[in-house]
Amino acid sequence: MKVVVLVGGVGGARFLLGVKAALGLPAHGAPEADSPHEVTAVVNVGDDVWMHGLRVCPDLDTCMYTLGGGIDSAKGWGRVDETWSVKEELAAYGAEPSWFGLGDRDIATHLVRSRMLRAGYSLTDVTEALCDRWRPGVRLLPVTDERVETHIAIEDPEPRAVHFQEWWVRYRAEPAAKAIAPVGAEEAKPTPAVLEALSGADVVLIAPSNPVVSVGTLLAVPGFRTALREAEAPVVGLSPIIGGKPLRGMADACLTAIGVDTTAEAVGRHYGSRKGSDEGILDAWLVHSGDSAEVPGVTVRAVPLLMSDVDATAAMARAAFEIAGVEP
Ligand code: GDP
Ligand code: FO1
Ligand code: CA
Repeated sequence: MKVVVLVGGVGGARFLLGVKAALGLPAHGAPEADSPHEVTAVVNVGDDVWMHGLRVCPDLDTCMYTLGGGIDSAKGWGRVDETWSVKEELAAYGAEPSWFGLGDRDIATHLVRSRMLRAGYSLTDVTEALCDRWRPGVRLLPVTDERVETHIAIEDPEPRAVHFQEWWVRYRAEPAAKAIAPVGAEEAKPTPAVLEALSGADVVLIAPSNPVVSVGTLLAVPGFRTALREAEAPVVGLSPIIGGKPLRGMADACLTAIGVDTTAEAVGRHYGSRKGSDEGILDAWLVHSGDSAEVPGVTVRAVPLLMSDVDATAAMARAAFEIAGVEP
């Protein structure tokens, strides 16, 4: 079965571990050559940023490290067993920004990526090369090879735009976001590999990722929403909001910025019905047991949605397959 999953970083990567488990694929490493299952993740690039001359791709790296067994699972980003000598040396030089933590092991990833990008390789090719080492067992595809960066318009102390990473990491999303802009999206387009994955999928899952800066940025790439709406496969989303709150991070701050309530129902309506509207992307929507949601034109089901461990997450993936009417 060909499964395509739309993801951001931490939430998406954790969900991918459960999708692999639900398909009987090994946690780490690539499936056997004759495996009947293929998982492709379409990954957000809006968090990507140039830091100290290196291209950092947080969501791609979180997926690659999580599925490859190298993630610092407490933080959800960066490498386990990390050291910070380079970061300390940069601080000693007063080299800003000092608020973004680049670990020594992580820097090797950014050095290889930056060198390949400068040599003219696409981000898709770079990601494939890095995954030769990490073997995530899921094809990780950046949604586009063009540069799309999420910038946030804030007002305090004066109106200005900051890169998503500065808002999220330096300011912990405290300054109210007046606007969230995927800069460069207009000039971008989905990669051929992404379009092919969507048209060939048996089922498309929208991970319980940040609906605005992760899933929203995928949808901001011209042509992506249309390709998703036109896919043969059923599209099933899983709510990242449980009991009116995001499980981690500041998705509520992002939802408020676009005028969407922080509820499973509001996010489901924000994504909309694929058949019942001309912009919607959902056929079905899974909300956490105990939550309820009325989404016109979308089949809604309440199931446990806490990714407390791989088995719980695998059960979520199975529930998504079931409501999609597909059998792994
Ligand atoms: P990021 O790019 O690192 O922020 O990661 P994602 O965008 O992929 O996912 C972040 C989202 O994951 C947050 O909005 C959380 O609400 C959601 N999340 C984290 N843990 C869980 C969980 O156990 N269950 C559900 N349903 N959502 C979760
Ligand atoms: N998140 C932080 O909260 N603090 C950091 O210092 C930090 C450094 C960092 C370095 C590389 C990387 O790939 C991710 C990093 N993140 C850090 C996470 C990053 O901000 C993610 O984009 C967000 O967590 C949302 O996806
Ligand atoms: Ca992210």
